[in-house]
Amino acid sequence: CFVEDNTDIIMEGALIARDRVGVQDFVLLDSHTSEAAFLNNLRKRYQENLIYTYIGTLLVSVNPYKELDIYTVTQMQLYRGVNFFELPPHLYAIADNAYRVMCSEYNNHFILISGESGAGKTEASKKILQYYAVTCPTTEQLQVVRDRLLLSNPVLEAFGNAKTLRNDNSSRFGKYMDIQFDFKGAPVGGHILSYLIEKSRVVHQNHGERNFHIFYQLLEGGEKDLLCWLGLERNPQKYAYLIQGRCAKVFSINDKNDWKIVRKAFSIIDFTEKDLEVWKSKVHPVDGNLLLPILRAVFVSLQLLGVHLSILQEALTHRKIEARSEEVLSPLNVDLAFYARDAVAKAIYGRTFTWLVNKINGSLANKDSTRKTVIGLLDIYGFEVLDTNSFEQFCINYCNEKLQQLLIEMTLKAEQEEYEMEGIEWEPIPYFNNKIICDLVEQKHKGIISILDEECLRPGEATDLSFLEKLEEKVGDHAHFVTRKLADQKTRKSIDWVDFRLLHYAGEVTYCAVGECDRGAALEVLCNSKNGIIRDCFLLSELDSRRRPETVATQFKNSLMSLIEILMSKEPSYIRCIKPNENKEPGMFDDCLIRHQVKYLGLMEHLRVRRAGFAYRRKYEHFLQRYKSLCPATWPHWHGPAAEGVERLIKHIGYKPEEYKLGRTKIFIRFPKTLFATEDAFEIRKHIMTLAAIKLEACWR
Ligand code: AD9
Ligand code: MG
Repeated sequence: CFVEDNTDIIMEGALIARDRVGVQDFVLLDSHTSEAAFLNNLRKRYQENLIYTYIGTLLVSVNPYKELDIYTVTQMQLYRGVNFFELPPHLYAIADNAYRVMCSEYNNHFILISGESGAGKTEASKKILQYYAVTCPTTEQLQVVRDRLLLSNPVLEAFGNAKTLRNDNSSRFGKYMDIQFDFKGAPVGGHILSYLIEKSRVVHQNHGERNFHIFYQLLEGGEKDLLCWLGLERNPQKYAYLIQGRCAKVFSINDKNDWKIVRKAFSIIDFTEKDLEVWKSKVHPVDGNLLLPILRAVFVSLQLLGVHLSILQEALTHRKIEARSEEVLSPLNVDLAFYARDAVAKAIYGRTFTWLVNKINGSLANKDSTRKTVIGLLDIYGFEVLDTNSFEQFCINYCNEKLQQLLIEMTLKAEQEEYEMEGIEWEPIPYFNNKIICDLVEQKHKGIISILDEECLRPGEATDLSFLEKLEEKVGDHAHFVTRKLADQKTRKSIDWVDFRLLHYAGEVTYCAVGECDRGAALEVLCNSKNGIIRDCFLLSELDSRRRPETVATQFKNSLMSLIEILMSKEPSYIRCIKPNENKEPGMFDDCLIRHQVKYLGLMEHLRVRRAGFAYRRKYEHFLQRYKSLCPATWPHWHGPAAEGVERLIKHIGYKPEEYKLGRTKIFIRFPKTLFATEDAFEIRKHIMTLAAIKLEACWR
């Protein structure tokens, strides 16, 4: 009697709660899959600090821009070993699910974290790594590996991240990290692949942006002796390369403290003092005007670079021209000399970064040959549209196109395969396949990168303009390449000749096609350096004139192709990060900005695909385990095969034949509302049982 009296109240309570906090899986949205309903749900949850929501097994995350109490060790323990849908959506559920499947099926996984700059990718990847560090079995010996894995982050962030307008800790390189596990599921090693660091930042920063963190950390926190040894002054204002953005000091960043962390990380990651010479080759003192200061800059860093002054001076101020099988030196004008100096700085930074990653890999390597399984974490720079977009943005955005394509292919493919495997019919739904844009960029002979390569093979003849003319000629009529004429009509302004525009899946970007065909002026000098690190980075073999060097674009394309291959061979999990506002402000949900991301991240398409066939699917065992209390025949235990138990259960709760299908290992539920009703019944039943237990206890007392 007591129990029945309360049923209505409990039911109402559950509905009010759902109305307030939204549903934790978009698939369960009552209404049709409209964008408005999607945004509404996301907003409701965000306002309740519920930043994670599922679309089936994909996790959508909205950056809270404030510390939430959901990453504690207690929370980690809570998610450990628990079935995916049993607890509220969380990064830990994704991490744990990949880990458990890896352990039980002994296969490899990756977690792809995507979203635009500032959406929370790097934070997510760090939190997942921490989750594994805390929850996986370990031994004293393995703790060293664990610490190195964790500490590789501050080191790489110091050298590879910078303050940008969009993010105070923006990753300026792409990172794919494999965590290797032994047969017991203990993390035993790791390997990092890095992608195209944004070298131009070393010599130029936009207003409000900084150079890489490490420079400021070193100046602010570096020990006096070290600075003295490096010939550096503590004041960043002394260094032109560090103050172009006019914000050497950033409120949210504690460079001094970060330096200490990096220093400690260096000692644990197993760098030798010799290796630490890397510090020496990085900072170039201020250049005032014209040539003399360049030489001063060169002079100060000369000792560190391990090259002879006169040789470097010549390399930076002259160009070699081949005339009648003779090499003649022709002097550069001041602008070109500056350009050459910057090219050297960029080349040194880019290559020492790769050197650093290799060093870290050496320290993370597991040398025993037993078979290991891996979970790969992919945290790549997000899609980016700046006021001026250079070659680097072109690469970043091309990379995002490739990953979007991978996601489309793998989710649709996985969906189709699952229906096939389970013997269930389904009808594919239409979606935008961005392969057309990837082809435009990467196709052999016809793609933008091939055209760029061809132009780079004509040194002296090719210009930015000739490159653009070639582009017009070969891809001018492509649907995603906007010709200048079209742009003209649209804006009614004449646009710059050195621009071309691509219609990416995530939006339109105009690129500035300047200086893609450089080979670097002082290569020869650096290859002959006495500094071991510089020599490691610039191999003498590069000087062989018979070798046709690959362009940076082709190198990048090839590295992306092999990344995709690596990923395709693994089981995927996806985290889609959303940036809630442009002001880095907590609690602010900018509808327009978020709608755009929901659109281009393909979240609606993903949801439609998820719902087109069957909105929900569960293994018979899991379904039965959760809902068995709803049927007397299965409660408290069902002893037969799980599939039969599920059949009895759904018959009892009244599922209609059109609402579900029974596959080989799973039940497929067509409409979210069916599962929703079951879930509500389950919640009510749980409350009733709790109340009954309380009542019973009170009676006993
Ligand atoms: V970029 O493409 O590298 O420029 P990310 O990596 O997507 O970008 P990041 O993870 O660096 O963004 O997040 C940006 C900032 O948002 C962080 O520095 C935090 O201040 C903030 N953030 C992100 N995720 C969380 C979170 N889960 N909890 C609290 C967060 N703050
Ligand atoms: Mg990042």
